[in-house]
Amino acid sequence: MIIKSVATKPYDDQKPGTSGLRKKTRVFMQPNYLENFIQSIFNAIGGGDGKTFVIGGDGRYFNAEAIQTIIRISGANGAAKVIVGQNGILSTPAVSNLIRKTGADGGFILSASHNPGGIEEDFGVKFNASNGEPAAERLTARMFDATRVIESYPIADFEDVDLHGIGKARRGNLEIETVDPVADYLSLMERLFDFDAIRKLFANGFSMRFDAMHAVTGPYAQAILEDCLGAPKGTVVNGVPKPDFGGGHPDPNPTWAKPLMDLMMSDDAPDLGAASDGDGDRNMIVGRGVYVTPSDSLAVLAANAHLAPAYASGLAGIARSMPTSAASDRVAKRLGIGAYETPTGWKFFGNLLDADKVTICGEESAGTGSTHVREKDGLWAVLLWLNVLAKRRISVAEIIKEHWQTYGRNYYSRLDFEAIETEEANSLFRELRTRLADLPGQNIAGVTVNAADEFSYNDPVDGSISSGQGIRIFFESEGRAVFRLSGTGTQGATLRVYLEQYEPADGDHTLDPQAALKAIQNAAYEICRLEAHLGRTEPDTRT
Ligand code: G16
Repeated sequence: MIIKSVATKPYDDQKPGTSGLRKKTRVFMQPNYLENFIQSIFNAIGGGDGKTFVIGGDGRYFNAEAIQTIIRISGANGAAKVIVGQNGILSTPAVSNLIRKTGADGGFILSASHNPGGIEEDFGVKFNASNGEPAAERLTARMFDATRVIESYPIADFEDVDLHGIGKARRGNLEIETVDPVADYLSLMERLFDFDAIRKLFANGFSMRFDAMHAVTGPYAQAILEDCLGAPKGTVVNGVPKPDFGGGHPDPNPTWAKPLMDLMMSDDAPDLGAASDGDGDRNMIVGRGVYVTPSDSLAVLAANAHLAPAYASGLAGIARSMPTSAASDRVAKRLGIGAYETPTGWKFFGNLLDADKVTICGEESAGTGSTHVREKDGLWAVLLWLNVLAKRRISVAEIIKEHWQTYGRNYYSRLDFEAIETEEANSLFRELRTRLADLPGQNIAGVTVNAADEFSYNDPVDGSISSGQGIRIFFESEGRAVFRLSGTGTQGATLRVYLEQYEPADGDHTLDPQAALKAIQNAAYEICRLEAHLGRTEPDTRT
């Protein structure tokens, strides 16, 4: 193998965010940009000598070229083997599973998740560690440090590897194995869930629509739902992954999955609607006439997980990210198990899962998962819902209603103010921080503040501290507002305002969420002086 050393200069913007490095595709296509970042990962993990890596992506624009580059740099760093998804395709949870199953030293995931794809849109690279989990903060810090001093990278000089078939190839000391992206993931799902019960459910006429949004889950959903579980052909729509996701945002929420929402709210609605995102780790669940918020979905799945074989002996604990509603905490309390609150970012669940402190975790950002991999997993969540529905034989709407009548309802909504000036966002937060100490006891827009703080997480497993993780305002009415800046955007800053209002088990669960949250929203806007800072009060997205 001929290895060239290429001289390069650092880029100053390669700091990984909530989930890897995400930038405009054209930024990644600049000379040496991708190469610098990949080599910096190798430098941060102590090199690649003799190691094995899994490589795959969600099929977005630049996926194929980036994979060839990563294979060449892996070879040049002395890697013994790379395991690549056929045609470069692997969902994020499938990568996590393959790393764990094959004992690989890590994996590269090429995706900007739910962000749109194309030459004018977004691209991203994420590195997962040998337990299958997204690189922890101390590792991403080492990567960033390495990007700031890089002077050269080695790259092997060989032809593109053909990734269309399944099999093995060799370039010098590097073995390249191309694998079926679905097979190992499917056999994992078969071990977790009662596939026979779900088959019977479909055989008895249960109807479903799964919108793969032209993203990576199409082949997975077709193989599992239609070919294996017997859902009728056509259950999976938009099932062919496209480099630009058909021009849409592969973001499974009521805004971007509107056609699915419209169907589910119509007279023709099937029993279950579901969607997944660009790289297959997020999910949306909709029943006939009822949208299930991700926070409620986590709580309902936790309360019913014992109906699936993998969780029949009970849960060790439940974890949620801080902005996620407290609905799952109430389930944990009733089950007598631990409830953990972590910062936003799946990487924070890893230690809790590895230490067997939690079995199920989830986030308001449409992610749910369990100990089976170290990523959130969109199809896993859909299959657990199917398993629960197959056992309970009642509708999604009935399950939700019963859940609220047992635990109460956490009305919830997230408002996103996108592409705002970074300085505007920073000044809003600076001012907000100075007000925190004075807020308790104040009545603002008709609601009284109980407590206010900036969330800091003390990891109970390794003792690490992550501070500055969002501002929380608690109200006496059992309401909460959270302010946070997104760590996944690629343009300017995105302010997220999370609103929550608890309604007890015997209260009114039938309100429109926006109406139920109006008082908290008014107080939140006033507390952060939203209009003064941003010049507007209407969010770009409300989910
Ligand atoms: C990533 C992380 C999630 C996180 C989400 C939201 O999701 O993996 O853990 O909740 O970002 O991030 P933010 O609010 O900072 O934009 P994904 O699906 O984009 O990889």
